Amino acid sequence: MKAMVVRELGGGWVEEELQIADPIGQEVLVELKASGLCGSDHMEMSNEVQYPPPAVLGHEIAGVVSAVGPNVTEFAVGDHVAACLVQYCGKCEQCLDGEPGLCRSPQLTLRPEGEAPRLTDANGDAVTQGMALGGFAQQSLVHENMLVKLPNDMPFAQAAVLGCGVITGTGAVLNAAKVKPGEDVVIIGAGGVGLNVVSGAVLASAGKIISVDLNAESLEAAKSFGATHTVNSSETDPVEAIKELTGGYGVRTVFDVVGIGVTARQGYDMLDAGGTLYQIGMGSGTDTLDTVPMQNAFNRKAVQGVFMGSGVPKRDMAMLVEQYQAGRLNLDDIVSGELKLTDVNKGYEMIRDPKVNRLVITDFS
Ligand code: CXF
Ligand code: ZN
Repeated sequence: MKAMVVRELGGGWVEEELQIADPIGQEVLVELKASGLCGSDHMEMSNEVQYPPPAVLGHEIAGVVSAVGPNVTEFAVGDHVAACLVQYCGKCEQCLDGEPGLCRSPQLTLRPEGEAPRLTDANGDAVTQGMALGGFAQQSLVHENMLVKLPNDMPFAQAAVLGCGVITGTGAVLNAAKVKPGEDVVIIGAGGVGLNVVSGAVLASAGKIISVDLNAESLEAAKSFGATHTVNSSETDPVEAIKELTGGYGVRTVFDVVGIGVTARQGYDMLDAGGTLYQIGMGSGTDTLDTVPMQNAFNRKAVQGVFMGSGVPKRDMAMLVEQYQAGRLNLDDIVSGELKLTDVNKGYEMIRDPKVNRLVITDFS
């Protein structure tokens, strides 16, 4: 099959012919129809975090099942499916407690040691499958735990983006914060994930949905997704602005989708008593937030991390498909454009423009 392979860090994606193995165990072979370009894969290509080259990256996928392993129970050939990168066993105490994102044995979604690799190159050498998905290719071999069945009339591009930014943003609101109707929320950051937090707040019937960003165009996008108020933090102190919008109190729920020291501080300082700052953004990876335990105790303030929407991907993605099909979830404006598989490098240039949300490969020829 044709795949776009990272051969060396920083070297971009190169077209190659690879072999993909036949499914064993609970593996499902998916003929890809859509594969989204996410910033995490660009980071991985530039500066490997987890998946050493040679690697097939790409983790926002949807397609049609073309073969199943002997132990697959949920899927059959011809099923339309989408994937989520959360790897979970379904059996450990975290999974059984409804926290697959905290699974103790995520490696059970991979091939056991001693088995042939899922992907090999023309020399027969193993090729890494990024995020256990390897979506920049014509096919993907995936553990069934990572797949969800789609209705046949769900468009593949919109389905592909569900399993990363959409589930992360909407899940923060619905699973982590459990926002109630009428509750005011602040979302710091109106990029790809931030817009999906806005969508989650709309689904939850939040009260004021206040989007904060430095970029006026991003704030316009947030409005089009359902933000009721916007604050441009390049023009005004966002903490003051939030207090003004909320009778001087601040809000009980703030989502920081940026995750640098400055936004964490702002988010915490926007909290009303009893409020929680939900940390979603990965930021610099090294910034910190100081809080005073006694003040947290007196004012009952909390800081909570959220990862991949902190939910149950199969359940959440099925719910999001229903919301999309009922016209209540905006996925059409998340998909900014469609690409050919061989245009991955060009696509990553294009998504530097903040007006572009997700680009999705839909032509695998
Ligand atoms: C990522 C976030 C960083 C760790 C790997 C998964 N999520 C989506 O791209
Ligand atoms: Zn992603």
